Amino acid sequence: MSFGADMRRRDALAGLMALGGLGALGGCNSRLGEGVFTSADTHVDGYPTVEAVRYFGELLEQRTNGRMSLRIYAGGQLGNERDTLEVTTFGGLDFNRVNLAPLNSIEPLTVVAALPFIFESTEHMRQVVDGEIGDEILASLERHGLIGLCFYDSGARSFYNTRGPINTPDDMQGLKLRVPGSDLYIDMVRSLGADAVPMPLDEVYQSLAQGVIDGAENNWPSFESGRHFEVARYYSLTRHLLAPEVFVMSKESWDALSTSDQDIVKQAARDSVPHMRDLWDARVEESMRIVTASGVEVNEVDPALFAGRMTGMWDASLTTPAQRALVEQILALRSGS
Ligand code: GTR
Repeated sequence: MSFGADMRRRDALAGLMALGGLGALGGCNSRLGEGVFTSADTHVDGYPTVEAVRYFGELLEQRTNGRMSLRIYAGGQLGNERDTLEVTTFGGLDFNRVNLAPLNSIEPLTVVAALPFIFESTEHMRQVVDGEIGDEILASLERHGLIGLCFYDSGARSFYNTRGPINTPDDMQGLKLRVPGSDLYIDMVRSLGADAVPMPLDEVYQSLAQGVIDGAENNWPSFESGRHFEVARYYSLTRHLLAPEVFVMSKESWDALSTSDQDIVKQAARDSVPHMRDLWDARVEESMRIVTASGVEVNEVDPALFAGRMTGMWDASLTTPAQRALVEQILALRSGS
């Protein structure tokens, strides 16, 4: 992000806070209007996460006869995920849709679902997050000032770079690869022999273009939506992460709701998940079409070559018995178990 853009975002966030006063934007105190809630997303309008949250807002509005509605600040207008998440924890924003990565340093249980190669398929990931394990991870956020409402799909993350196809970890030695600001991602990239460069998503395009980094890793829609594919012309399908996204509410805003309104919020979030998955699957197809039509070289890899390097970082990432117990439960849900 350029300095100017950074300043504009800070100004936007400061303006938003000034409107409502810290912790007083949401719910009945909202200066945006009675019952008008706020939500942030790093992605732009039209991206499946943003549209799923918009759908959630529509459900809220319908089910409360307009008493509650949602204003979404998309495209990272209010800053990167780590910053907006912090604001959400003290009630400066009511809702936020983020990746698991910024939650990893806040709550150890979130690390479990962000481990590389832990899910064997999208079906496995959905089964985990839709069940008790998912509920336990969502509930663990409450002690950090956040109410975990639901998980959204995020597809499979793979590596892309400006230099050449990655077939084995040997091809990654010394590459400078952007990762979200999370120790887990840093360890993961290091364990493959590359240099990890933590950086907010909106700095990636420019950094690739300027050669500050050689590559990054993400799913098809983010690779396409951020136009990273215009600069990084090699996409190697390692599919190392199937980590989901999370939709959270500020506990401060949640506590200000009646129990029946809390139920409406919770149910609307849950009801937005199938819609999100439809949007997601369609967007993956569309992004694949756009990227491959542009001539990006896409290659398959043997995932075992990459997974084999990760055992050490799994051990290092799992520091509590509760995390290890969840890992066991997730592995037990694999089809071959
Ligand atoms: C995307 C995800 C974003 C953000 C981004 C990143 O796939 O949807 O929330 O985490 O990755 O790499 O920073």
